Amino acid sequence: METIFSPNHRLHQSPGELLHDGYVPAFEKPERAELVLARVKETGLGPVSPQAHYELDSILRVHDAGLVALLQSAAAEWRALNRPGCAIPFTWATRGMRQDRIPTGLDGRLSYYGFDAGTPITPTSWQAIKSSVDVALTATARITNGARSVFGLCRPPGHHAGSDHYGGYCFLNNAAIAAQKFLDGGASRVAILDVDYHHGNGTQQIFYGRNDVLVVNIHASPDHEYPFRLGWADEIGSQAGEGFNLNLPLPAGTNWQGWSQALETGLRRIDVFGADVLVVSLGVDTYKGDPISQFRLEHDDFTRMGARIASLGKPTVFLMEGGYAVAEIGINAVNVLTGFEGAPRL
Ligand code: OKP
Ligand code: ZN
Repeated sequence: METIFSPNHRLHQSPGELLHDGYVPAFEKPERAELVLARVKETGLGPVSPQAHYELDSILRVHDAGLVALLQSAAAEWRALNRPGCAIPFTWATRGMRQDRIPTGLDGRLSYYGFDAGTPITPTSWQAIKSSVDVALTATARITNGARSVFGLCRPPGHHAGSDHYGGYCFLNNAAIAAQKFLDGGASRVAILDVDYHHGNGTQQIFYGRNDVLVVNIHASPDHEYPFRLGWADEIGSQAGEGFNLNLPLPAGTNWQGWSQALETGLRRIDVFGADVLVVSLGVDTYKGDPISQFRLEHDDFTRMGARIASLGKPTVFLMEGGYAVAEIGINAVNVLTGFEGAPRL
């Protein structure tokens, strides 16, 4: 399996200390992608290729222009206000506050488009964000050109980013942009399978009213886990999209026995849907040793996961999302890919 990688991911690095009165450790760090790349090379998974450059129009098929503009300019605007550190929002809208009006100033726009305090925009973040999308689009093109599978080693991740909001270490939704690219290239139906520990709220929101993209999420229940505000089982899609969003929330402590049952449910739904192509949001923070997560998957379970995904027999793009047990992130991510490759072809 070919891997698409960009060294530009290093240009996005959370400083670690984001709040004046609190401390947010930087779990989402450059080392993650470097160690996955090292494991790809160590296992001889396949060639590693650079990303191609794409225009912004593929991004704007999924995201509002105002969000994209903010991601490009926020750090410079922040510095122009003589502020140290990175651009982050300080306030968020709750019920009863206006959702329809975009404030003109920087703090207002950060409030409008951002939804958490853990996703800092540094002066060089935009180059990493754009390159991560380019990695996903390059991977997408490989499938369009006939590859059975490809690994887009995206960083920063994307599944928490919605059409007009960013957060959860995510700025632009790599998987959603890839899925839309497939549709624009002639595919009729695309399935997105999100196996990250956290609910992919952004991916869900982007396709919630549509029946050309099936979104299946297996994740920790939002009752107790980030992103807390989306990801319950009764979110099934709206209007034309009703029945085309499947959430499979699971309790803390879930191991392979429970997790794999949800996977089988998700795979059956994808099979019935009849997707032309599958996009996997590949987070490996379901690992038992993950520092911010509460599931219990082991190294070999990731191999099993890849083999079960392969049983669908679909052209498949894997795009990197989360995973914070840095010493083991390479083993877990690449195990999914080798498990996929080792499964019998249909
Ligand atoms: C991104 B992805 C840790 C707080 C973590 C953000 C989690 C984002 C997860 N004290 N909050 O889905 O892996
Ligand atoms: Zn996650």
